[in-house]
Amino acid sequence: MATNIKYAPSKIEQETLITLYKSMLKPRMIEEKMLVLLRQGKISKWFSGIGQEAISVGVTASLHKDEYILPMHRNLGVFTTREIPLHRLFSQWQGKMNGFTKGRDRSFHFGTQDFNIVGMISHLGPQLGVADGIALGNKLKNNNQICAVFTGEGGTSEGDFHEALNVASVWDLPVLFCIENNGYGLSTPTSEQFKCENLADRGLGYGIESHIIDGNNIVEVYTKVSAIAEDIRKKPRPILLEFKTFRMRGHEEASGTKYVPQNLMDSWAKKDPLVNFENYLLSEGTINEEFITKTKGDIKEEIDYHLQLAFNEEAIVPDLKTELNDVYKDYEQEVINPSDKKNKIRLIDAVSEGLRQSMEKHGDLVIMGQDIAEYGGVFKITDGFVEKFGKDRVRNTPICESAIVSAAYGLSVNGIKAVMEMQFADFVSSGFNPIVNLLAKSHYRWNQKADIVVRMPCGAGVGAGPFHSQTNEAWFTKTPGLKVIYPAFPQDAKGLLCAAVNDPNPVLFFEHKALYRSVYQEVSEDYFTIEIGKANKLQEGKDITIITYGAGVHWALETLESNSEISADLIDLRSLQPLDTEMIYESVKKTGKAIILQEDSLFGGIASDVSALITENCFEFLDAPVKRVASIETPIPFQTGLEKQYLSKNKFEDELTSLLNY
Ligand SMILES: Cc1ncc(C[n+]2csc(CCOP(=O)(O)OP(=O)(O)O)c2C)c(N)n1
Repeated sequence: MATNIKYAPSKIEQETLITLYKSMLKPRMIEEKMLVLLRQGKISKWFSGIGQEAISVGVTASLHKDEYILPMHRNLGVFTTREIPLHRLFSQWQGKMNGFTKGRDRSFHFGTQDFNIVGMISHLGPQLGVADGIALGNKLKNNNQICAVFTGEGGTSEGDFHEALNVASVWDLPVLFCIENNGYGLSTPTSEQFKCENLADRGLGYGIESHIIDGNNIVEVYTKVSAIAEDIRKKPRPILLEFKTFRMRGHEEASGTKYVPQNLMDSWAKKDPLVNFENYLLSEGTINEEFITKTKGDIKEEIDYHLQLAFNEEAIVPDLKTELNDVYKDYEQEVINPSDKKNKIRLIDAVSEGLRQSMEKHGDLVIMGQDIAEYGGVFKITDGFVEKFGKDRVRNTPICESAIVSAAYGLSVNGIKAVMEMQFADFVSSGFNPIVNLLAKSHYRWNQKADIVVRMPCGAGVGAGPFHSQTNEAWFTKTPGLKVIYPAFPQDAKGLLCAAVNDPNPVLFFEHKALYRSVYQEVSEDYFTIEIGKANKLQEGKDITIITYGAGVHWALETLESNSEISADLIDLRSLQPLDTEMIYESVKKTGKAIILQEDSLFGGIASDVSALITENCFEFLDAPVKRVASIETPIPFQTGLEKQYLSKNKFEDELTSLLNY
């Protein structure tokens, strides 16, 4: 019974050693069974964690059951150690209803609040930022809980890894960042992935304590991680753990391991975490052959029984309504009517007031963004907020858009609302992935709400050039799962922002910078909300319907003011997703002509879709082709003359007149 792993004399109780052994044996035996089923075509894709079980099991056993774990695609041992009934796992892999995603996502892409597990999205890196948000939630709740998040060594090359470690470090978040360095990222060896000797060495650069742990030695994993976990529960801070291990099978089963030198395979095979631990326990007299046979028999029986349950489960019958209903969290908005007590304020003041009153209403709401605390944000919207609500709830962030969006999601997973301010809407591209893949798909994938508002100061007309002027709402309206709001007036900005914060779904809230200080309105002083998804008809007419939003509303109003003979319905959409198609159709059916004005350049913008909807739904009522008016197809130039030429404002009047004369 030779062991090729040196097990230090441990202070772990015998009972725990036996539990750890059983906890490693179970995922190994499940995997062996899954590999057979995979060959028989009875389950889909499989990512093997064989040879890496000591890490999943050791880390999970070191955490309390109510502490969140965020596993990756090779961490079956996390799910089994949290004692999820096996038939639910099997149903998940067969795309059945008793799984965790109603057949909507595959393999290990699932989470479950019942077991405090948050599953991955395919993009690997965002998982790390989600852990930051969960840990922040724990810290704010003062519950002394920690969380653990996994990544492969390949995933550490992503920007998300760096951002998440940086944020955790700056905010002293109690996260265990667990790198499983298993030699290969798909076919890429570590030598082509990073240049430092140990990934743990990176801890220094982030000001984070780090440790190297033999990932095949369950005693070492459990002993060290338990001690570290206990320590950071008392003194919250992140720790970087590099587990040295090896991937013993292909990236996924179909891809094989041809590119892995045989001698590497052979040497790591000798360090199998399960076989060695079994031999060690035998040699110590902790277990005997009889115990092993009995334990394996019991696990086999459990697997077979639960597999049968999953096989017996009916296949999902597709139901369109169910699919569509699950994209957003069901939510009945309660509209709180505005009072008559009003003050004449600017749009920027209205946003600030709405945000402040939302902070007062929701005692746990956290706002995050660059320079939003003492400095008050670059537009001064959060001026004075720190003094009123404190640094815990008004958080300056490092320049880490992606990690902060992911962290906002982590807060939501932990039951806390978040508003994130993009310094400029243009910079959302650096946080785009978690918005469209993590937030937008969350409820559909595993019924987890993403209770987040992302504020987006946007728009041109302020001479700010290609990177501070975009109105990029169309990047998001095409992604199911997001709501998109774009007010043009102070009263709407306040009421809709308050409504967006109340809504448990992810909302992109566009605020036009050129309107911030130029548009004044009498705004109700008290807290109120406006229904999301309802357009506003600003002017009633008979000859044409003008549909627009944002700055376009003011351009259209100006045009109508200087052309008082035009009788037009003017619709301010206010909400782009959901869209008030009812008001649009009703108006177009009455006037027979429609012109849609947007600030964004033409192709793929809101105007295109509104135009298509009108054509499809009001064709018989139209007296002319539907007209889209949009800015030109270039980036947004800085120089005043060029910017003026760029913007759709300058051609609207001509286009309107020509359509009226059609
Ligand atoms: C952003 C992104 N790029 C590429 C991929 C494709 N991909 C999936 S897993 C993987 C390798 C990951 O390697 P590593 O993080 O070391 O984890 P391991 O599979 O070795 O456990 C790659 C390239 C992806 N899922 N997401």
